[in-house]
Amino acid sequence: MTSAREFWAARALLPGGWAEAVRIAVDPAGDIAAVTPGTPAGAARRLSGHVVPGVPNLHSHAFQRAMAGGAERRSPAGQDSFWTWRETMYRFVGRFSPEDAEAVAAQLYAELLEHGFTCVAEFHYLHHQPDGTPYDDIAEMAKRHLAAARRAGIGIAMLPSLYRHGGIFGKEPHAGQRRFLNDLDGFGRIVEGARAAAAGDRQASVGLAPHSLRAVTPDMLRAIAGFDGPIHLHAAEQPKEVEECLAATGARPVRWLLDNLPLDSRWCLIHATHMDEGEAADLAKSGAVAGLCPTTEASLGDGIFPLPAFLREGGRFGIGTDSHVGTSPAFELRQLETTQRLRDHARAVATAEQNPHPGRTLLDAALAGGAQVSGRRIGAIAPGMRADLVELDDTHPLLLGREGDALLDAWVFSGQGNPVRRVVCGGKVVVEAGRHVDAMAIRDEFGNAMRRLLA
Ligand code: NGQ
Ligand code: ZN
Repeated sequence: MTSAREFWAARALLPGGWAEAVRIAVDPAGDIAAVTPGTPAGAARRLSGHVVPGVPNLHSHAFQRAMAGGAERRSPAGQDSFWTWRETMYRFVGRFSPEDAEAVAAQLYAELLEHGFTCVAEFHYLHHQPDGTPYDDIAEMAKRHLAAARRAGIGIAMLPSLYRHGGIFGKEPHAGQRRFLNDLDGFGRIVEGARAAAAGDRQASVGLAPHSLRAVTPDMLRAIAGFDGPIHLHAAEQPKEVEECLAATGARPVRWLLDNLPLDSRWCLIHATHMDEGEAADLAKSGAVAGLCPTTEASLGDGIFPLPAFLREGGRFGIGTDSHVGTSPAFELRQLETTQRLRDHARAVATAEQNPHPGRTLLDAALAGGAQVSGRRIGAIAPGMRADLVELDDTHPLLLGREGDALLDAWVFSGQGNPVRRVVCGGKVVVEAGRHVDAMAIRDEFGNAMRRLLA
């Protein structure tokens, strides 16, 4: 990976809108020092296309990249669902060594970079050995993911997950969940280990991830709710979860969270698929972020997020690739918008009169929402932010003849090709000509891991 002190973008999306001939100075730590539009390139490294801020990916279970496309087959009993997929996932998760987890994560992270994601929020619960015994270092697996991020050159929000139970509230876990389980004390030690490993690393942050209302108790949630940083949890992904929560508490999951926890801008509710209009409006008003994972939600048959009701109240959202059946911000945004169209028989859903381009509206939301719950200074091309830049090749057939917001529409809605040409992450060039600079070596190690995992 090469570093440059200065980049120059023919066009760049700045907080105030599109600007031309933009000089972007980077300090030695990889932060943006200055942004100057209307300047000749001089000796700066030229980015000749449209440059947008690197996109934060706010939800990843990296190991699931190794299952993508491999868990589609009908089971003998039929009746396949999210819950049968989860059983398959539990069987597969038993196979990962720390080396495998690191190799799969590195491959995933390189692919994410190639598509324009420059930060990944790793919702990490694969903590222990297959029989549930902690590794000698209880934070071993968390550190492997930090190492994979460093290897690929992507930013990371490491979110160790607290997982103690097997159903709402306080049900005993089952065998398939052994590798995930901790009490608050073990969880705290993993968080401390991750913090120590990330200390001083401008590319990494550490947050908390109580897994879901199925995996933790109200007391556990209250014990961590004062944390001064991002807190992510899964909520209301499947109808069965809503029913169980109603039966146990008398409230739907998002309503329960709103009523019982201090939801605010630190919080990210992953999926939040099943909300009534009142929940959607109140979640929007709380300032929390909805962590949408459109291709995974479609893959698992979760349901459709109530985007119009949420946006009417100014709701904030970001996107994640979760199980990694998709690895591109453009695909996630398209899936999000087109699913709304299918349900509502409408078009241009994520737009407003003053913001008529869904590509731009969706990208703006993903940048702001993803940055908000990353615990990092990212999501905009501005002084003090990480130097995370994505150059879209405006001579690519998908984008040819498009400019500005119309080019973003084309990026999101015009096809399967990938017009990302160059990616800069923390001031380092990590993708050149559409390829990760270390793609072959990372792929070889991934290949070795896949052979072990599928053996
Ligand atoms: C996960 N994935 O943690 O990987 C979950 C499945 C669960 C999604 N929810 C496990 N998509 O939610 O219990
Ligand atoms: Zn998840």
